[in-house]
Amino acid sequence: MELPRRTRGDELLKPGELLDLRQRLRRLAPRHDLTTVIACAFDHRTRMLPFIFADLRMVPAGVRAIGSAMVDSGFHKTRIVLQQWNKGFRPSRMRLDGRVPDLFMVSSMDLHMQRRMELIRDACRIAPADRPLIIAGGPRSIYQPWDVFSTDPADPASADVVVRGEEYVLLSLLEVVLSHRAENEPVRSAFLRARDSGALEGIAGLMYPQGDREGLAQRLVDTGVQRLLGDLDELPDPVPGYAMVEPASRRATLGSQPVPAERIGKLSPISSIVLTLGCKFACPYCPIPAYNQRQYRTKSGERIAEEFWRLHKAYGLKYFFGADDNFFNNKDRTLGIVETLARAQFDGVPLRRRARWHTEVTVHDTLRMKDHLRLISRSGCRALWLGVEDMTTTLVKKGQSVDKTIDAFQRLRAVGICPMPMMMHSDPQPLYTRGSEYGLLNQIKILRQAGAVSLQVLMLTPSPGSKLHDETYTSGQVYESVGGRRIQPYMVDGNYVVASRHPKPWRKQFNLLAGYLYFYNPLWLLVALKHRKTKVAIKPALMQVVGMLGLAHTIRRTLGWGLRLMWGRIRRRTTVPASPIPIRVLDGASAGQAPKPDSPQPYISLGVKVLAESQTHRKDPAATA
Ligand code: B12
Ligand code: SF4
Repeated sequence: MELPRRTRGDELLKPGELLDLRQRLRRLAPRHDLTTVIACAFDHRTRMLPFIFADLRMVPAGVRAIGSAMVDSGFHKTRIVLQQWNKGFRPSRMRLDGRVPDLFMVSSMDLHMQRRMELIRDACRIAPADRPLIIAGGPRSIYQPWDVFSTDPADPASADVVVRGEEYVLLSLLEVVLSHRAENEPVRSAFLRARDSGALEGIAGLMYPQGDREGLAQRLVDTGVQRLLGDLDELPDPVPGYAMVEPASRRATLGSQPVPAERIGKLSPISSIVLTLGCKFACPYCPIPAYNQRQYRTKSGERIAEEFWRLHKAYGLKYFFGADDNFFNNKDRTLGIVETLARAQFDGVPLRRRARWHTEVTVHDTLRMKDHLRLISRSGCRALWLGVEDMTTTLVKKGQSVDKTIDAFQRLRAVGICPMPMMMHSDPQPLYTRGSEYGLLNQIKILRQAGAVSLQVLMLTPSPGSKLHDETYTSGQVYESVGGRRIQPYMVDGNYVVASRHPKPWRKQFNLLAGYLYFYNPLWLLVALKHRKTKVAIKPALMQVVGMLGLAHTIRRTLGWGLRLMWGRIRRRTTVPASPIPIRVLDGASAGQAPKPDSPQPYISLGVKVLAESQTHRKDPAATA
């Protein structure tokens, strides 16, 4: 199931609302000497293609955005800890400014949720009188917020509250809690009083427990879907977000200082950055349109140019990755941004000499921009990830076709932009077809000939928050376990076959490896080296090296699963994941489709459906846009 839609016209915050909140907090902050630790959960078992190496070399934008919002609001004693770099970190041992922090926040994607729970469990070891207020947030919390609340009396560790939204929701929560806080009162105790007085009910985008018994929630309160920030120029400056990152270490404790500014560019050379959010397509297997309430939100070109420059000046960052769902979504807005970037100059230096950027788009919109690709290249764009999925549109239709894809790829290469296809493999697609373009290898061959520089092939895999989810479960496609091994959250990333109707699912697993092997191999490295004098220069050869190393990891991690699929007994799920704790949805907070109050809620939505049964268009939600 998708996130419910707010009442039309009430999807967005009013212009200036976030700015006002930031100012109010700055006035409140001096009375509260808060210390905050924001952890980014990361499960190292997820390290493989297509994003291996990028995953550790990119401080995620989510935790940086939350850190920046804290500093901007006047709470400077904030530290960001990445499990990517600090596997041994133990919240129970953390001290900041010589004391247990007032706030402990955890951000997580779905696939890292086991690590998130370990962090929360460890934070709950802190004596109740000292325990920080524990706040969960990030992509996992948006669709399945209930799973940080324990139902096990033997293991009652839980977060205190889930923020199911962006900066505005967190800052609103802080404002209310701090307004209830007496002098020197622990923040968690102020939170509990504010919560019990009903003061949090007006903040859309929260979930918190009510009626504890033996430390377990008897009921959860859902305050409804957040209102989104429409004008992204109102967001806090992203520069402080890097200045509070904990250095990489094996220690359980925090270091005395964050990473020095001059080391950031080396440790995290790629900077993910919010440029636009939202997508006009409505692929039923994708959570993004509903998350964005069908809105398209952007920063101005001026603001983006300034952020690139300031991040470059502060940390030496040169490579930026847009957190876009579909950067070319709106032609006029795209042109506004790229024209500004192409002509921007700072200190007499053209910005494009200092900033190279990359992002995600669709084939359809790339062709709509075809007369402007030279300008886009001049603005500093060097690679675009395109959701190709299946070029024959047998699986997914979103304006692509073999000819259009080839056309788009060749045009991008001609202006020096690397086309990076994202493909999706599904049950009906064979590895190879004779006399048609449908087979996986047939398509990879076409893409390579058209100039693809890298490759992503993922298996069509369930994703929370998409329209098609429920029947994916109820129709029994999702595996519970294979050969006695349960499906773990870290495996639901498109690299493992975990939902399929294929009689021989191991073939699907090995097809993924065959696709990568066909694309990344020494032969194509030699070919790429031979053709290094094209507009994209040495990049295809470098990607071959990265791809081959990544493939070694992917084989190591998924080969055993392929064998298990071959020999093991497959048990399937037929029920939709739901909260075991009843949820009270506050009246008026969610739009019409909100689930009924006080009943277990099947929020999660996984968009997988076998094509043989339905020709609905879909795409791997892992490969957005
Ligand atoms: C850039 C990106 C990547 C990059 C970079 C990741 C990184 N290290 O930064 C790369 C390419 C590596 C990547 C990889 C993957 N990605 Co990705 N990626 C994105 C993308 C496009 C942008 C993320 C981003 O920077 N957003 C901008 C920040 C500011 O937004 P945010 O993280 O959501 O944070 C905001 C809120 O969530 C909230 N928040 C976040 N954390 C916290 C914490 C607290 C305490 C609070 C209060 C609030 C809060 O506030 C933030 C500010 O508004 C998103 C889609 C999107 N548009 O967001 C997908 C997305 C995050 N990716 C997704 C997926 C599935 C994947 C992969 C599994 C794909 C794959 N099969 O390989 C891998 C996972 C790799 C791994 N091992 O972790 C999914 C996650 C779905 C989910 N529910 O968990 C997303 C949401 C796309 C989707 N389908 O909707 N990805
Ligand atoms: S899959 Fe891509 S194109 Fe389709 S709705 Fe999601 S972001 Fe848009």
